[in-house]
Amino acid sequence: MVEKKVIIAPSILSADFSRLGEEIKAIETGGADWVHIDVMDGLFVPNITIGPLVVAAIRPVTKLFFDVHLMVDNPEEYVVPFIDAGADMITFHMEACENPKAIVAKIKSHGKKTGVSIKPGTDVSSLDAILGMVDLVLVMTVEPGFGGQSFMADQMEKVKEIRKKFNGLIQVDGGINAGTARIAVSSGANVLVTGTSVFGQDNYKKAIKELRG
Ligand code: S6P
Ligand code: MG
Repeated sequence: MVEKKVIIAPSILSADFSRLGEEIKAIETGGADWVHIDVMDGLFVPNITIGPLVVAAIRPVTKLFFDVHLMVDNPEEYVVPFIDAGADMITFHMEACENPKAIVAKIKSHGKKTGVSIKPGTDVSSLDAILGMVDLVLVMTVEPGFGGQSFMADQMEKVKEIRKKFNGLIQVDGGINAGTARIAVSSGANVLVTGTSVFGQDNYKKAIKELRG
């Protein structure tokens, strides 16, 4: 059965990094369900962000679920460092690996949740062999690399197609606000990642409530 509750996962990419611990506590108080952590290596995407040391530093700050989105080449090499740092789920990109089943097996062997992601140009059929093995599918609604981009509504066809054959969590990431959240949820998504629409607001609690509709 498809999980009805919509999970709100603010992306700390848009947080004030000079006060990262406080920012995470503030989204927890504000009602966030997960912390979305964007990991970029400057290779898979043209930006560099957060490594395992930062994840380990923020782990004691909150009990919230750590949703680690790996936008890196060779994701298999980074599974264990991020799990050791405190990740509860690792999501990797289909475009970044040759043997996704091996990565899923590695994540599962550590007792963690598994997610797999596709970029806007990647077809849903690329997920066929792996859909039965994962907890979450992340459909990117922007080209990965930077926060603050506009939602790509055409990606909703992919969300609908995946929902027809997958009962697990479907996450959308990029350009999610109160309006696009409604479009994504009505298409079948049940995990909403949002950076700007939470951390760009003054009142995180109000922003999170608005995302829930
Ligand atoms: C997109 C980025 C995403 C992030 C992003 C969402 O390039 O890589 O994975 O989660 O921070 O931010 P926003 O501002 O679109 O909600
Ligand atoms: Mg992300």
